[in-house]
Amino acid sequence: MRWQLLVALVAAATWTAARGEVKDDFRGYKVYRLVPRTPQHVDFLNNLQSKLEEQVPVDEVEIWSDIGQLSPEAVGPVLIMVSPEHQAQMTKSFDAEKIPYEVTIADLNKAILEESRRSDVRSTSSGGISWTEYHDYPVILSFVDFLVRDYPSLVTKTVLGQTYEGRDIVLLKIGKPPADGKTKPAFWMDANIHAREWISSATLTYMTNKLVTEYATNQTIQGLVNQLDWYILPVVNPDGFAWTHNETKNRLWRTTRKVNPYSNCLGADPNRNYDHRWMVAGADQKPCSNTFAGPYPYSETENLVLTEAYLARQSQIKAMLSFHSYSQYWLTPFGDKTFPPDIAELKAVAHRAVNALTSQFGTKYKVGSPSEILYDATGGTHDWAKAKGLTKYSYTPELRDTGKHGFVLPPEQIIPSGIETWEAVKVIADQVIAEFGPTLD
Ligand code: 0X9
Ligand code: ZN
Repeated sequence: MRWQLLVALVAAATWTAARGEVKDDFRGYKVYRLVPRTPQHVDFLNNLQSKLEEQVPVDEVEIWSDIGQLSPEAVGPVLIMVSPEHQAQMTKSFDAEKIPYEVTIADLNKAILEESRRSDVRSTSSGGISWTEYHDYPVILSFVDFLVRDYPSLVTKTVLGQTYEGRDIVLLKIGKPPADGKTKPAFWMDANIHAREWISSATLTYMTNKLVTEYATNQTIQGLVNQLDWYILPVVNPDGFAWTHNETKNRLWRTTRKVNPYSNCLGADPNRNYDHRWMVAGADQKPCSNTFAGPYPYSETENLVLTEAYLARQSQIKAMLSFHSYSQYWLTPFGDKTFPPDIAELKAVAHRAVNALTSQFGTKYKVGSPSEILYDATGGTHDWAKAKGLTKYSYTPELRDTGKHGFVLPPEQIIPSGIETWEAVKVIADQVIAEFGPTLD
């Protein structure tokens, strides 16, 4: 009976909107928050997910995070975005399955409009950017240029290459050369490999601004910049990011924007496109899937230029954070149920980092590998950085929140996210300095 409802749901689905089409508004869309309580609930959601992936475009119904084969307690709440046409059938199938659920976003379009306003919180502004609102890519680029121009002895910029649509992919270096000319350990941070996860680059630019503009006045920061080189790639996927920012495009876009031969669906999931265990788990070969791993590893320029830049600095980089949202997880390697030999050390440092984070505002984070607390997924940045980049402290932080707003986080939360995440970053930076500093030669 229950499965019949599911079949009815997918049978009713139409192929009116392939992934990649303009999605200029989400009027009438709702986001449901489900709390699976039994293994049957988890099975139901997994089945629903595979049916949806096969038959319903992701901009009509999308489970905002994969489910995986975890126990119900470990899965936690699951958000499902549903277009008006599918709501009756979806809620009917939730009821039939007796999964507790609530509407967490009653009007997604309104939430998106709300998100794009400026918050009332006061913030400094730097090079045209502030942390009271989200900014489009050109503003982030002008912020980068401002830092380079106003702090030339501290900041340098490298254009790593151009995206499919011709945008610059930009890497910043923040650091003072040591007096003896030796090589310092380095800390790599990147964000927005997934286009819709705006809080990731907003948090990263907040911390970048702090590192640069407080150097002269803040002793802790002076120590961190003198003893480490910081490599910062604020937006890994600028084409996707730009697509989420333009009013007439799609706020919930995740992937890159490259044309795929023989498909109407654009782009690939760049967090499945690296060549460490490519296509082994939690990845798809269908271009219309939001976890499409690409036709082959490094099919996406964004992945290629990132790894080239990373490998050129490989012996220096001792910590890397690839920021995502949402869930409040501090993910350790790897995404296929395996662990690096030094996992105990990585977890111990991650726990210290999230404890420092929590001490600011009480925001709680879970620590674990994707397979332990999320779902299996291979081909992602932090797995690649650990296995191929040989970076000891390699993590994917999934930033705020835990599912009240999901990807559409109100701008009031940018500064608190920046403040608390910085506390975690400092713990890891101190660890790197204690373990590898002051110089590597
Ligand atoms: O699915 C992902 O790519 C990440 N979650 S998200 O909701 N931001 O899309 C988790 C990636 C896990 N990372 C690795 N296995 N490296
Ligand atoms: Zn992500």
